[in-house]
Amino acid sequence: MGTGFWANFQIPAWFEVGGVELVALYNRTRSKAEAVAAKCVSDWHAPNAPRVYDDPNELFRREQLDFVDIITEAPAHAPLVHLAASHRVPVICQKPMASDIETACGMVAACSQAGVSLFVHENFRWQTPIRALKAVLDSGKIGWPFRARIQYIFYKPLVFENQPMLKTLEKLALADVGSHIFDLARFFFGDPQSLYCQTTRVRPDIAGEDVASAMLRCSLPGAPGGHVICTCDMSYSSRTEVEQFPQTLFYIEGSQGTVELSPDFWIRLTTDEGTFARRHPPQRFAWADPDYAVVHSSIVPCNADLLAGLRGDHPAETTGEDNLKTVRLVHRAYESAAQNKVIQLDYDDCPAL
Ligand code: 89Y
Repeated sequence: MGTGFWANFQIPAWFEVGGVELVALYNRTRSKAEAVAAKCVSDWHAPNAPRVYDDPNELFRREQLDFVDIITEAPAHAPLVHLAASHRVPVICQKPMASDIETACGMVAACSQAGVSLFVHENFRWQTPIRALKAVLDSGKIGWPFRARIQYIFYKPLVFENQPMLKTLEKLALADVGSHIFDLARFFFGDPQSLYCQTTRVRPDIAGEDVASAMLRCSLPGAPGGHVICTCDMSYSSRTEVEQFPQTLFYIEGSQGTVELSPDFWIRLTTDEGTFARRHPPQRFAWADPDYAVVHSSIVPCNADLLAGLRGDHPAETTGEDNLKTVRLVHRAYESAAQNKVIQLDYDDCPAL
């Protein structure tokens, strides 16, 4: 559901995973859905073109669905998730789930009450270099982490050409990219207990903030003091010597060493034994846009994990319920920046659950 920029990668990634049949596409502008339906056969070698709808109610009435994958702009997520739940169809929803916690809680509650699963398509944690970095952390080679810096900074006008809607969002850096970066912070270092955030707008031609920095105190039993100090820096307006888009960079300091994910997918591990470096480039796919290679290729393992969750083979990592914690972080970060204060995070603000 939704045939904009990201559908052009999400769909071929499904064909790459295999075991799925794309029966229908919805888009509010029908011609856009028709163009993507034609590409399914011509470019991505699907045996049949999916049927096309510009009315989601009609799609749910006519089609027999095992699940829907919602890839629309964020404001359409909640109504479509509620519609799917009312038809008892399991859902995958693109990030950010919703623009406020109450709406996201309502989406999770509706699916849970309908007895269907809700997953969030959170692909950054599935990137090849990020999985490799997590494996180094989990190996214990740097001991317990005590501090980390996660950076997603770039200057790439093409991003706004591909996703013009980003220019209009009143909440940009934290909602669009912060959703990914906070998910990574949680994936690596555990759920934060408190956060402090600052934002600013550098580009004059956009509605929201294009720069944000947040410091999280992540709970990690075993870590010195039981927590990791994690700083997340995000920017759409930082010119760097080496173009970094769309790489996420890490610098993790631990009790026995340091591990870093640096540009061009290099992981450097430094311990008392010296520094060991290895490159972890993403797999290449013909359908991926080379400008987004590391992100687009991560859609394949992300979809595979969600499909396994839908089939009940094993629990998927990024459930709606889990992602609520990320939505909460994004929105508490806005609160922190607006009030210039440290926010203590509580996790019981979803009464419907
Ligand atoms: O929208 C963003 C996302 O989810 O991944 C990269 C992006 O396209 C721009 O930062």
